[in-house]
Amino acid sequence: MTNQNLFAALRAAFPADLEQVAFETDNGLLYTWNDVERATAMMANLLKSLDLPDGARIAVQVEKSVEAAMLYLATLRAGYVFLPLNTAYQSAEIEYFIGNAEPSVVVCSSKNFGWVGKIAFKAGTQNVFTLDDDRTGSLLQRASHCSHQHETAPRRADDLAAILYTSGTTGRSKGAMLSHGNMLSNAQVLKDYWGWVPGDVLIHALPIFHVHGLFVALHGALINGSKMLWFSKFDARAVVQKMPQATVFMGVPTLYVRLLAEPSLDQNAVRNMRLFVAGSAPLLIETFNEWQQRTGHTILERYGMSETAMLTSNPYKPEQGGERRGGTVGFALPGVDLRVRGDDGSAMPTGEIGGIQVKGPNVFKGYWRMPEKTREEFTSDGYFKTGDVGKIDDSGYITIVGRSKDLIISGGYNVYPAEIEGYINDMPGVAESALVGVPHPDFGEAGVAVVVAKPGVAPEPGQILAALKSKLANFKIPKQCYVVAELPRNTMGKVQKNLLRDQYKGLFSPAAVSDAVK
Ligand code: MLC
Ligand code: AMP
Repeated sequence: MTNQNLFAALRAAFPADLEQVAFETDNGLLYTWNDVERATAMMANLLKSLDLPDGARIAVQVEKSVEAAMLYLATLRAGYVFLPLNTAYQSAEIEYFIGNAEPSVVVCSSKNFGWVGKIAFKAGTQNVFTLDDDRTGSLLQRASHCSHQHETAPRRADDLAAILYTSGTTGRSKGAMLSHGNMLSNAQVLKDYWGWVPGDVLIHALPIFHVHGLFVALHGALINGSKMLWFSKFDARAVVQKMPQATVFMGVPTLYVRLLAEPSLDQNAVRNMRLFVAGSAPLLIETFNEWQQRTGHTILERYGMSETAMLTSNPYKPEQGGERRGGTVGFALPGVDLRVRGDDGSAMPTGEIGGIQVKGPNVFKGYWRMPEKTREEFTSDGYFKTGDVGKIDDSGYITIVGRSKDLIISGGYNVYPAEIEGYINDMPGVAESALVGVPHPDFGEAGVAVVVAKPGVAPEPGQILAALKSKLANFKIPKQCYVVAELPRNTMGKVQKNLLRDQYKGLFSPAAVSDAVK
């Protein structure tokens, strides 16, 4: 039987001439395909030399670099399980992930070694390495002594390849378990659907600890043997400058908003571009239209999630069923079975709103060590309940109209109100709180905390925010905080977040912001 390790398929797509450039970084470094082949072999050999148990997790919280991408590929290659962690996570967050996943190896930035190492050793991890974005750290030092030849570990399609932490309606984060087969099937479908061709060059400007940057973008380029223009951090002006050398760009809506604010973005800058893909959060129709007017290109919006990788896409070409339609996420991808159901599980007629449920080779294996949660999120006939609410029109276009899960998506990052409210409610002087998402011109949605004080105390909004900053990843910090007398409730006593969202919806509108500056 052929090796179904995802790395084997990606490796098979490398160009015949391994001396071609695979990665060109924003600080001018070039890495050939041969560099990728050898460095991933050396790192895979290092992991193998550690005598790790089968299915060992390799947890990684490092700044974006080509070496960090290679570490991901090396983990696949050696047959272990990759666990990427957002660089913004602080100690309580990291403690939870490491405690829950029990990784055999933890890789962190050298500046964080003190606290991350301590958490890891305390949790029983035996191997802690450092990796920095300037090609230094103990991981590379140790790998440099290893052979640059490695035979890709045999894996079946169903074997675990990565765990991505995500959260649902309530409770702590859950690790979504993705297999080699989940990711390979999705990468192959997208390669065909988006018409990748020889010579395509991808601008990679997303973080590599979530599905969009790590899987959709990286796998997309690798499985086409395509060069990447690699940005360690998104910078609108630098991206526009590089655009004439590229053909494909992928971004969350905030990246498109920031690119549109860049005066040098014009039709000349995009003259060689073939495809602009957006996703991870709703793309405003204004952004879609403005992009079309300014560049002459129509953004292709697609929809996916950590548990499923990509689910739907607008058509790349009209033969796939029509034009790219703003405000929709297009059609279910080939092989993805998508349906809309009512609260009672009944099928919704065309055009009616309901919960989006999916099935397919891309759908994850379940939540790490949470069989109960896994069962709850699947229907009895095997469909995964996405928590997104939408409808399908009579031409098959899918529109997402909201979420049944209490989730704020800010600049493409997920913020779970229950987590933030838990921290606020534990603060002295706080009786209760609610976090709601409101429209934000840059991040799409931003969190606003509404707090009720205990009788006789007056907590300061500034202090509440400062206390949160010391504990949580920066993107989770509410952009505003208000202390109020009470929260609106319905007759059942449930907080009416829709009323709060309505009350604060204009907070970040350009008019409100300019009033505040006056
Ligand atoms: C940064 N900040 C954010 C934020 N990013 N606040 C809310 N939401 C965010 N996303 C904070 C910073 O901490 C800082 O606060 C202030 O905002 C300004 O920071 P900045 O310098 O402007 O931010 P920057 O570093 O440029 O980051 C913005 C960004 C980044 C848009 C480039 O957020 C980003 O890369 N987003 C992409 C996320 C992504 O890849 N999502 C894919 C998920 S996969 P302060 O107070 O410290 O000054 C998925 C599935 C699918 O969803 O379908 O793809
Ligand atoms: P994550 O858990 O980070 O994988 O986020 C997945 C969620 O992002 C989905 O469940 C959707 O709510 C949202 N999402 C992804 N793509 C889109 C899109 N194109 N439009 C609207 N929401 C999206």
